[in-house]
Amino acid sequence: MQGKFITFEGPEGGGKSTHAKELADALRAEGKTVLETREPGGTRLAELIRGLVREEREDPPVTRSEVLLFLASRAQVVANAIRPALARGEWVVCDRFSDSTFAYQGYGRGIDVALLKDLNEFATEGLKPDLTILLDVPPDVSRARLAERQCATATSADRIESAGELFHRRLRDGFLELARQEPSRFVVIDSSGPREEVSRGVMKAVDRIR
Ligand code: T5A
Repeated sequence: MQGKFITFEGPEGGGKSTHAKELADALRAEGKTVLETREPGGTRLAELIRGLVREEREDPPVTRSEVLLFLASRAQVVANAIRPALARGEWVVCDRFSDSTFAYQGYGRGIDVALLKDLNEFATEGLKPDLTILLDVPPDVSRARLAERQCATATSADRIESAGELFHRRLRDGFLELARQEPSRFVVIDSSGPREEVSRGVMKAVDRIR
């Protein structure tokens, strides 16, 4: 039996990593085998690409390279980790996937979303999540959470996090537009509320695909 594929999406600081981990743990507690992965990343080569796209550098990737690097990372994790796990009947929980490319490089950076969808189809060989949980937060909440974390961990914003206010507004609106276009795949959860409430929303969303 084919496994189930769940992705978490949304702006930075929405709680994707927190809630993806919590969901994976809850599914394991039910006795399911779960692959917990992330994008960019999830295999050794894809993790190297993650470093390339996120770090501040003298020669940052131009937007077209950025797209191709994210897609190269995705092709690796799909072929070498996600598809094999699904074929074994496992559950896969992925922190970001294709919708991040449509939102960040499409709505955010202005690349044609239809073109990105075609390129993404090539990279993933048409793999789509069974469920996408969009953790929606307004830019001010996102900024406050990231600032708190940077303060607590003595780190600074990465190359993409430091993009301007307008970029972050466009990408949030982009995510919401993607959700409107595919209501049967997306569940949108307001992630600015208490963590327990968001967790309950996530478990309820997962019930849709059991
Ligand atoms: N990218 C990625 C693209 O541009 N195109 C692509 O195709 C892809 C795949 C990835 C970067 O790459 C870009 C997007 C990103 O800029 P990343 O580190 O994976 O980099 O960035 P994020 O996915 O945004 O990770 P973050 O860690 O910044 O955000 P999360 O995972 O949404 O948030 P999380 O869980 O780490 O939580 C942030 C803080 O908020 C608290 C947590 O404790 C933590 O301190 N928190 C809550 N606080 C209150 N209430 C809640 N409900 C909370 N949930 C979490």
